[in-house]
Amino acid sequence: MPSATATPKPATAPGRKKAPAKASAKAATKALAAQEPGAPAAVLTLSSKNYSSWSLRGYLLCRLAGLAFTEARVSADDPAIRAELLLQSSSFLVPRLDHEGLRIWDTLAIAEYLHEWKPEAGLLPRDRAARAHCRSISGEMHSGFANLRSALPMNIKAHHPGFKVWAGAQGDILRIVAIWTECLGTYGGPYLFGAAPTMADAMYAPVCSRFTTYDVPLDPQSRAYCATMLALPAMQDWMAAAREEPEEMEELDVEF
Ligand SMILES: N[C@@H](CCC(=O)N[C@@H](CS)C(=O)NCC(=O)O)C(=O)O
Repeated sequence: MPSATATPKPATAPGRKKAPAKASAKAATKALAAQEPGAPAAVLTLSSKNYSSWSLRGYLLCRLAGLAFTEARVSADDPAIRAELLLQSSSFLVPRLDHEGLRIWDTLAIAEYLHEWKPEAGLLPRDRAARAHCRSISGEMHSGFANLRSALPMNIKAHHPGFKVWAGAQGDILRIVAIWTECLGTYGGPYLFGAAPTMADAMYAPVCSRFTTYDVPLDPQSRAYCATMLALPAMQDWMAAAREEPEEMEELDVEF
């Protein structure tokens, strides 16, 4: 596990300003109310738009699938809210999708669920071989790249030119660039599996943000892919909201 000593803490690492307890309790109530009868058919429970890369993936998947949903925000480090979430779900991690009486948690499960719900949205490619490839690299992101996650946590608001990347995370970066290079070469871009984004793009979107935040040097093709992803309307909406978030976290080396 890389530490703050191995990876220089960005100069601007801020202290944490927590949202007032009252506001957090209000958010929890809102999140729970959203699941009551008469509530919108789809509710996506998320945490920080600035820091939570899994929340971003879940959000992009819903947007790419064309799902009409409302958002419920929870502050995952608030003990009261964690207790509420634990009562609500087998996992108190976010994202979590409540849709038509079903509750789906874990990003990959949400991706597969949304694909079954609307296959024509193209979250998985039509071609069987490409679909297998798409599932493989989505799974690889879901279960791997721990060094990248801990050394370069998502932080949309920040920019750290010249950030020194720890050697362990460099291996993850090389592997991700190799995945992108193979996909963009095989399927012709501008997204990983061709003309339209798939679940794989949603899985790798936070990496595009991290590479930008930490100024990671990239080859032109990977740089263009990041630019394409960051320009997606759903991504633009997310980043605009992230920039408005008041909360700031000191622990930038934890997994979010
Ligand atoms: N494997 C999960 C990971 C989700 C995850 O780690 N979510 C983080 C936020 S990005 C979380 O909910 N953390 C809350 C906590 O640790 O209590 C998924 O794919 O959804």
